[in-house]
Amino acid sequence: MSVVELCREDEIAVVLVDNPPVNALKHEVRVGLLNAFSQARDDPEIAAIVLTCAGRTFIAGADITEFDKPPKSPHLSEVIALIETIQKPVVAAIHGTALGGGFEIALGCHFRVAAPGTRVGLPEIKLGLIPGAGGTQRLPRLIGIEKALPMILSGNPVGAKEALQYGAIDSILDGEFTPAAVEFARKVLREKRPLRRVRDIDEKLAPIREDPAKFEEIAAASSKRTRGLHAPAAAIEAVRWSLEVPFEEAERRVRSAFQELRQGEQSKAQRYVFFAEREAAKVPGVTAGVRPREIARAGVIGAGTMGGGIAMCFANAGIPVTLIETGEEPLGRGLDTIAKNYRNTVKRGGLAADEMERRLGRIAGSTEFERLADADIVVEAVFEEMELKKRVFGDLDRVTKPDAVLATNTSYLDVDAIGQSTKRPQAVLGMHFFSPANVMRLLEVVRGKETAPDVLATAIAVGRRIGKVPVVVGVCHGFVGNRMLRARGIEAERMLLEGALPQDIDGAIVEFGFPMGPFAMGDLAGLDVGWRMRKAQGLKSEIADRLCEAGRFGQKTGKGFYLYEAGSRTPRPDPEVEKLIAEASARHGIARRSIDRREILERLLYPMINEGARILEEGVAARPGDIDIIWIYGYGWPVWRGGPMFYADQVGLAAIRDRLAEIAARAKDARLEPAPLLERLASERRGFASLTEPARARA
Ligand code: T1G
Ligand code: NAD
Repeated sequence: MSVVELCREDEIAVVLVDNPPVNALKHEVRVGLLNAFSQARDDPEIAAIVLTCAGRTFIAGADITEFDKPPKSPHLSEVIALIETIQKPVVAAIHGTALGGGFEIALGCHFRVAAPGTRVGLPEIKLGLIPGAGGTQRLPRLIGIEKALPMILSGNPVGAKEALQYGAIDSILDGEFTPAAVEFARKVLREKRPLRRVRDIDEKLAPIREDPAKFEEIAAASSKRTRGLHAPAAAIEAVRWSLEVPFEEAERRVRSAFQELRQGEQSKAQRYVFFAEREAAKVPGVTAGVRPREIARAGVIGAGTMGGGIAMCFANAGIPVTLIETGEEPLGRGLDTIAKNYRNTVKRGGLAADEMERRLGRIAGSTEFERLADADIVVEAVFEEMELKKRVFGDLDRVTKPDAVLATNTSYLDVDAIGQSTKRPQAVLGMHFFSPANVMRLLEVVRGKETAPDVLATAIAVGRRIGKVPVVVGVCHGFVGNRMLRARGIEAERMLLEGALPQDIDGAIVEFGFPMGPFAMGDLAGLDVGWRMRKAQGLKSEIADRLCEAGRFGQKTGKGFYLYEAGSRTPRPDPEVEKLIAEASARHGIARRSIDRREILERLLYPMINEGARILEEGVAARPGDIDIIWIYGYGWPVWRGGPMFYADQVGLAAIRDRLAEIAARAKDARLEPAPLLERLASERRGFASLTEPARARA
């Protein structure tokens, strides 16, 4: 069957795209569109044309898998140019999502109608690209730069109602959609509505053209958190051309800017992340055929740093949740923190006050476990102490219903041992959130030896429902993220003793693209959390332990590795810390030396990658891509570097193996010896990607 069909509703032609799963604009679709629209244009019996799609969504953009290959004509802009020359009304009938090239085609049509619940947007920036087929020129003309530039720079879609308000669509149609769209086309004919090409609209650009400072203001306001990324600046430039040069000239410039980005390292990494995120959602033997359990009510144990944020996740997703604490005082403190967080979001305009009330209304507090009798899922977030967690799970086993899912938010502890403290270890698993839990998108779903497939499928489904990116991992100390973080932390502390200072190490990793370095991050999370954990497990971290013994827990005490002025989160180097570190070096008889940024980076990243290789060997992570998604969504790894395993392939595994061998010899630390998998792939001149190549090629 052809991916583009031309059918007739009397005088109305319906161009139907049918390329599951998301009607991506692969070459064959572009050829089909060109033929169908030419035919409809040249058929005198056809008075108007409706463009629509089969399946769950309108066109979700260009086919991203084609970006690794040389572009083939007809290009999307040729298809759109043809549509714009047609002297008959062309109506884009949008349902599901119109994204990227899909929205650009719609902007090339004379009219846009949408089904309720539709979303439209230009997400190219999330792939390290800019809209390449007119989105940067037509959208500002249609809705103005104030609305268009933030949409292009965030890449986030807007809903049908908002799109209608902006003027991006002409109408929202109820009822059976395609017939309603055909009827809309007939109405256009009956009312002899003028055929307006979006490219010819100028009235929304004129005011900004006269006030270039206004443009800069909008651009500045909409390009936060773009440090290190190339595409945002290119997008701002492209939209600026809509003010400065004729349409054709702007299109020509956009095409070359687009090709440059498409061939760039950043977009390659971000396209890899797009597919890795989707692969991570597929768990062998689970997600394909196993039905998740129904989740109507949730419970959270412990209303501390994590418990409060986790309860907000459920409430935000519309799921009523009961929060359990040991006493009224800690419960009150937890509920106050939740209310304060919501009020701050309302103040920032990120949430409507009435919606805040609805969410607060879904959170109930109690000190009685029995209140969890009707919970379908419970997440435990009490202190990181094994005996306490076993006691809590024993209580949960007693009070919750037989088909409840019991999850622990432990950072390091053995999920199987926690499961064994119940009579139903098959219902137990880890759901490891990241702080702040209501913000960080990553969710490590820790699969225990006895965790049942539908319990796992339920945790993954709940993870998506509360807006998280769930990645399934196996049981080991620190699972995937924290285990690799520890490998980085050990080497970071070693470099402190050898001559570096916290600001040197943090500076190197921030320059690489992380939002903050290990020492500033430690101060933010609280150095006492790690200290308590290390003491409980008999582990040592010389410098951090001494800081904690001196009561320096980080931001919460105004000093940790850095100093913090009252009310400020800006880390300032502290001579006292430098003195403490120099004394530690002396105690170890280490002559301090200057360590350059390259060495710092290699010694922070390569041990992590090495630990990642061990994690793959042990099957704790199913794919290198899973590790990359964990680091991007949980630990601030810059998305435009694709994640530690992808980055390793760019550097070359042989180089990393050889450098690790040097670092290991110098540190006399066998843990730094290249992992067998790294050794093997390097000697076979392969990368980590070769471990999953077939899956992606299929896409
Ligand atoms: N190209 C190729 N494959 C795609 C694809 C695309 N654009 N979009 C989705 N897929 C695959 C995906 O890998 C998965 O495959 C399956 O479809 C279902 O996707 C010229 C340059 C539309 C909101 O960035 O945001 O246009 O894993 O699991 O959760 O200016 O897919 O089953 O094998 O995500 O329901 C711009 C990308 C392209 C939109 C649906 N467009 N897609 O979400 O399903 S650049 C995008 C999405 C562009 C122009 C430029 C989402 C979705 P598999 P899924 P979903
Ligand atoms: P926290 O100290 O802030 O909060 C723990 C809460 O549990 C306290 O309010 C305490 O009163 C309550 N509690 C203790 N025993 C209880 C019981 N029997 N019943 C009900 N409530 C009880 O700790 P946190 O930072 O929120 O950590 C909680 C868990 O989450 C730990 O396992 C930790 O390892 C894990 N975790 C923490 C972070 C983080 O960054 N803080 C990140 C991921 C996971």
